[in-house]
Amino acid sequence: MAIIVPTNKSVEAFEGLHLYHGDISNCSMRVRMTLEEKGLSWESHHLDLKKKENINDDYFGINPKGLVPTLVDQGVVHVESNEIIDYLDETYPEPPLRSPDTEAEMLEWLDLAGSIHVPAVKPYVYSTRIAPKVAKTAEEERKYNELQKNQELKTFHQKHAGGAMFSDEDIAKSKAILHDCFTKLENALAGNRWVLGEQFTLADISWIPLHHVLIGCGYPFENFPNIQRWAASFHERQSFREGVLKWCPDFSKV
Ligand SMILES: N[C@@H](CCC(=O)N[C@@H](CS)C(=O)NCC(=O)O)C(=O)O
Repeated sequence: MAIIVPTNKSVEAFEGLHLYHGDISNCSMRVRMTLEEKGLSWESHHLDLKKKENINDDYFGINPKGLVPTLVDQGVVHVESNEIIDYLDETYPEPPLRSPDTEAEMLEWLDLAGSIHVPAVKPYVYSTRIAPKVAKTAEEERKYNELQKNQELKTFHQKHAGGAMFSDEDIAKSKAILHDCFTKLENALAGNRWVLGEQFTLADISWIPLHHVLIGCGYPFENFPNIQRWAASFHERQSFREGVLKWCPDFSKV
């Protein structure tokens, strides 16, 4: 469980569920979908990543990497989207988004989604679509480098700072990882409605936002027929409409 003791103490007085999130953030989509599946009410603290509303002392005092999402439940701060959705399903078990029979496999899908975020998802999304939309001014750059203590994120953001772009090697690595992962997902979905069979679980929720965002970046999902069938199914879910489409109807228009 990824719990943070915030230096911005204001959140410790919060009652109920509060979510700091971004409309276009795939990690935020996971948490919004889970909250919708559970029918939980939550207070929205929306941060516009394009306006750099995550880069300030107040927010780094809640989430030390300045990332969204952050969930605050009864004043306790939780970070890391895949850990947050696991926490929500454990803490608010109805309706269940896991089964004891497939729990270990489900957690592997969550870990895999988390592990490819910086090496594969972010470079693909930034290089194909959003780097120019989230470009920082010199002052924002200075503030970010002052606040950000995580070297992996600093290095990542330097790669597209000031009009720079990721290397061919970075892009090739990202594409290779995505191809391996979506081939694995395609195989898991063969003969199955959902990733782990007939039950909709956190494994689906963890990967649905990746599909939504990457398709908006032109990722070639036409080569994955089972993933296309799965996408048609999740488009029917209210949690997808409320947790994803309501906030980000079309990532290609971001
Ligand atoms: N491992 C984190 C990653 C969170 C993350 O990278 N969030 C993105 C949006 S999906 C973000 O806040 N980007 C702003 C930035 O990198 O400064 C999680 O799963 O919550």
